[in-house]
Amino acid sequence: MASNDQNGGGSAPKGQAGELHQQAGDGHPVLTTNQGVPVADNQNSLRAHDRGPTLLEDFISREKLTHFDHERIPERVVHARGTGAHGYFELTESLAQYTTARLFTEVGERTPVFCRLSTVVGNKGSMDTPRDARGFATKFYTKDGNYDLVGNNMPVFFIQDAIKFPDLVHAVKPEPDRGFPQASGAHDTFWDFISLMPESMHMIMWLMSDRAIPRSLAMMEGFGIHSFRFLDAEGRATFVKFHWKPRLGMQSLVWDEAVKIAGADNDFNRRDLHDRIKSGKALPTWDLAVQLFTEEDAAQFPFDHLDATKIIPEELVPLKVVGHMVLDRWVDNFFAETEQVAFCPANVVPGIDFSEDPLLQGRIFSYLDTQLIRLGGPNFQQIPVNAPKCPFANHQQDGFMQMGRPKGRVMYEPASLDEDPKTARATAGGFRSATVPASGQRTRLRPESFADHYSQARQFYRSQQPLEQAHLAAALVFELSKVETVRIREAMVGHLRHIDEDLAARVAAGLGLQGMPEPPDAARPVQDLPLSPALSLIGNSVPTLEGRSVGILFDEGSDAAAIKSLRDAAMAAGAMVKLVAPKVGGATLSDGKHQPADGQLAGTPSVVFDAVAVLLSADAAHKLRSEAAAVQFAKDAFGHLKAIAHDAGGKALLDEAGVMPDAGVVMATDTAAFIEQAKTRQWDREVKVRTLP
Ligand code: HDD
Repeated sequence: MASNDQNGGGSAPKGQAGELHQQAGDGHPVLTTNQGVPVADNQNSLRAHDRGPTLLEDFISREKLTHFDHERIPERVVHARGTGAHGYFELTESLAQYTTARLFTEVGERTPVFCRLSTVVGNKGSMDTPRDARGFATKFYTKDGNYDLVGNNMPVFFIQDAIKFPDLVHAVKPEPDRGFPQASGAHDTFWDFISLMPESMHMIMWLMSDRAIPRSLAMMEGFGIHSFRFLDAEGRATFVKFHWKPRLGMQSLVWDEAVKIAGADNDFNRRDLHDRIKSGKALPTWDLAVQLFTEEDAAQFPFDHLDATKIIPEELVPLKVVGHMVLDRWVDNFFAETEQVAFCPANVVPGIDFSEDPLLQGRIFSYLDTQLIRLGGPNFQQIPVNAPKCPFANHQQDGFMQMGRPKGRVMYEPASLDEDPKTARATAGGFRSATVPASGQRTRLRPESFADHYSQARQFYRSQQPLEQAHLAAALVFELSKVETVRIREAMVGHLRHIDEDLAARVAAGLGLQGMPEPPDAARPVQDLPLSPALSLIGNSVPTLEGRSVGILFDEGSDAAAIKSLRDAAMAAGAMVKLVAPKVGGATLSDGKHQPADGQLAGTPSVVFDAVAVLLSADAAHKLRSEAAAVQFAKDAFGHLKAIAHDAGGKALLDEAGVMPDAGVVMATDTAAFIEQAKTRQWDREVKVRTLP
């Protein structure tokens, strides 16, 4: 509700008007216009007579309709769909040796943050689970101003130079002559561009990996991507890369599951984050780690760290955990906060500076520019979610939607007429740029050190576990099968040959290509870099039920004791448990008591859970064997490699669904075994349920 209390517009008027404003009673404030005029009728517009036309004079109706007509602002050109929350960053390890930035030097201090996690390609109303990179943007409201770390859940990017960004985005967005596909790169223009852009191959490996379909926003990594500079008190620079590591461990969806979730729950990731924060259980938490290195270290790397298509393997420069971020407060209003928050990689604070990465350099320009159009003018910093929480003062003035009321006649500096208030002055401790020697000729050439496009792509692919490699190949087959132009499919397989011949062969076979296409010329010989186990997702997942969810399917006559013991055990292991029944009103259990359901079967398929139990009486099982939603519940749980607990009735349904016995299919009485199996996906099962390329 918009009110004086919430928009900071001043206190309620006193006297006669004040009395009028207290009339509604029962704790309800009086409904008013935006001018504060109490409204007597919010159901009927003013008409010439009871069946006559509406009068222009009806300022109440006109104000309401006009405001409604202006409710929409342009959505972000990329990252339109996002989910945001408030929280804090707590420093546990001082970096005072490297930087003067106080958020990284004051151990134990909690810096408030706002974090927005997003998909890249889809519109504001698109689904949460497409194959896509995820944005990972954090605004730290530090004592020295706002610091924005605007990253992704993948540590590299498609292109090396910001000048290519509009081309990349135009290629991946819906094709302009037809308006589809939405929220998807699986179409000709995207792969056409990629096939002509060898520098994107490393990012393509990440994008085709399971990292592009996170199970939860709280279970994905985040990366600042570029190298930045830390500056110490003497102005000495150390390069830094930022990494967010999820405390719940990394976990991804199975592709078929992601596709089905898109229909079952469009808001799957957003709802998940909301429920975590609102319930206070398994609050989204990430450790923040840094990689620190000097100019001299960088000179030894077999790649150029200024190239955003390259990582610095953790094995080469180890991660140093320095603190953690907890998201613990959901927004009060989605539009005011999540929609209006304005991130900008140019928002740095004293002690942190940019590197010369040409992608970062372009970003420093682009974000402010986009906020000016998206939020309607230069005063968007005054929107509460964007405003610094530290004091701020300067002599900028006026502009659309100016909310401030600067006092005095002096809005410039230096000034001698500034008696009250005094002008703001620059300080020696303020932001300073790194002193970096610059020489050479102006040029539009890219450095030779940016020319190796395949070695790290190979390193990524070969560092994956066999199943992950199969998923990656399957993703390429899926995406390229959507490409209608055969020449583009072939060109991509040509690139894959530089990355890994086996990968190329698997994809070629999956596409049914006639013969192997020639690889394009590579500017540099492809290097066999040391494998990096840190790049495997499955290899780094944490077996736990903490923050996961378990769904129990029940119906009339289900065993009350079995439901209770399974639910208690799953909750004790940190899971959220939901009961699912054919009717949301629930059913009467074996003990004669009525049990309401948390979700109705048709609207709560097993894809929304990490593990399931099917606990049914013989009669209910008989009935549900001819209910497609129930059979699919079991079939999908099995196909998506989930642990399944069952009793005798449940077993009848599992048989109908073609569920075969394995370690992950357990009797409900063995709760310990179920909990153990539910901590991870049943990877061994995959080859039995899916043909992998
Ligand atoms: Fe960007 C939004 C991340 C390259 C131009 N970008 C945006 C958001 C994230 C990123 C997370 C959403 C922030 C939010 O939640 O509001 N962008 C990245 C990363 C990049 C990257 C990790 C490469 C390392 N971006 C990039 C380039 C350009 C842009 C090269 C242009 C030169 N990005 C934008 C933008 C957006 C944006 C058009 C759209 C809405 C916004 O900024 O506020 O300015």
